[in-house]
Amino acid sequence: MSFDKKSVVYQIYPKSYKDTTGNGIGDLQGIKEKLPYLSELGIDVIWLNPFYPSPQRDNGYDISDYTAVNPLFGTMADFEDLVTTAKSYGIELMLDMVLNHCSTEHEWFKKALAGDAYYQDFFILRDKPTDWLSKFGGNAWAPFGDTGKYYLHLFDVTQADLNWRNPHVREELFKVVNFWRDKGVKHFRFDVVNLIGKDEVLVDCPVNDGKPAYTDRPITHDYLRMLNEATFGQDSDSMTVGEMSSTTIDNCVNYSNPERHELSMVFNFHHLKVDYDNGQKWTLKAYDFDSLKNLFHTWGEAMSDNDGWNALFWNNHDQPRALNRFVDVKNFRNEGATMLAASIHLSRGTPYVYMGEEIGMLDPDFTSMDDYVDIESINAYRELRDSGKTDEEAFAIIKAKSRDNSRTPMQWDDSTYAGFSTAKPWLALGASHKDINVASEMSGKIFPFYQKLIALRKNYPIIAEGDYKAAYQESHQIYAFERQLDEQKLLVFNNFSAEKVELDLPEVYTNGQVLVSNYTTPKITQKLTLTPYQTLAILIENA
Ligand code: TEU
Repeated sequence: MSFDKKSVVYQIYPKSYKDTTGNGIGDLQGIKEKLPYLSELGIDVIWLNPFYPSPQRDNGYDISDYTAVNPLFGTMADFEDLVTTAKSYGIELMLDMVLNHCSTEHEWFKKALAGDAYYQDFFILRDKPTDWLSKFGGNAWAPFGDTGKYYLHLFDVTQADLNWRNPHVREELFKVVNFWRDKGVKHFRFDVVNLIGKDEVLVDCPVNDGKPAYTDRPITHDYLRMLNEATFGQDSDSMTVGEMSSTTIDNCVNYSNPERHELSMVFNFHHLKVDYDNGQKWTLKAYDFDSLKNLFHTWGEAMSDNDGWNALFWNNHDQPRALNRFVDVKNFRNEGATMLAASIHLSRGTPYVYMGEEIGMLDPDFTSMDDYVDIESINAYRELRDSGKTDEEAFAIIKAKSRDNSRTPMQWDDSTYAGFSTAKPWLALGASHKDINVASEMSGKIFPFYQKLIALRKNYPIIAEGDYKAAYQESHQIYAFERQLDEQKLLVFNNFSAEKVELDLPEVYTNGQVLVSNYTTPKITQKLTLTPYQTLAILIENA
């Protein structure tokens, strides 16, 4: 048996979902309170971003204790209660495992720093740094106390990379996963897991900030097999997803092909870099539709042909809202949000919904750097200023690209703090909460459409299981693909433009039925016109 391909995952950033204690920070009890809402949406699994003890330099991705609950979010009893209550709604949890690095406040690092050789071998220490850059700015190595050595930190200086070559490290990390399995958790998301395998000899790499020297190293596949065998592989229906930073298709096929016993599926980010100028995040550029479409096609087909499996997503806690990036939201918010949803929910892979996406939440309209909390954004602003940009130029870039765009509190209603909290939230609310909130959107256009898509995946095996083939590849406006399962075929059109698009339907589809449309259902004829941001999916039973 393997994981359930009909499942849809909903991602919650615990800090921003629902505060029940009145301290402006979301908590586990708050998530429990919203289970009826999630059940109504129809999702199967909740992925929770880290809620473990942490100095919160990187909002919980800097873990100081892997097997406890940060009092900010509640207690272990709250967590156990959440698991049990979720189960009564048919919902299971997916936990975030940050096993590439730990906080420098973790006792392993503290003992290492105090001179304990056993724990020093938990980290990646060298006499001389390489030229690799940290993903949060600056060199990726920092002095290890006054030993004259340096430790590797691919992320913040307080996130020390763990030495997976050391079997004791692997053993400790496998224990962590099993600790949570013992609490009834079967599903896991592994943070930047394609970076865990470092070579024995680390060398300078002037290309791409050093990424090729530590990304997708062959030994990573071995570590994943060990992890699988020692932990989640023992639960036949466990669902695991690896976050793959700057990865390749070949590696992702291998990470997710069931015969290799590594992971169930992968996140890759290539489609979310199509608005990067020259591959650089901290730039402003309109997105390139052809690149987006080609990436979806190349990945969709390669994974389908080679039995790999993609996690499908537009949003997460590291990305500005997709609606602001890919849609003319002023004029077509409803149409764009539903089209984006259909373009992944009808595709091959497991769809992920990031909190607020199902009500069409937008980036906040922050007006000053004081509104930002994210360490990456703050560092980037400083670097942009240092590189000669004016305040205004630097701010405009942060505003478009900051990770805080998606981390603002969930908008439940139009009250002062959007029904998120009774106190001022830890991160400012989006100004849009007066109009865009759960209370009003549940009877709007977007939420019901998500409900429909999630239900369709359960009722139509072709959506959950069918093959994927590119269609209308030459179009500069439409992203179209064809799914096939036995005699059935499903053709899905997604108009990414704010213009009407005319197209010719293949003969065989003229007898098809409309399975999904985000506008009133059109009559199927050989000549079709798609309206702006229209999604149209046509099913034929006997191809
Ligand atoms: O992110 C990994 C990662 O490389 C990015 O998504 C990164 O945040 C982005 O490229 C910056 O531009 C994961 C987590 O999702 C992220 O929140 C953590 O900060 C990071 O790992 C470190 O644990």
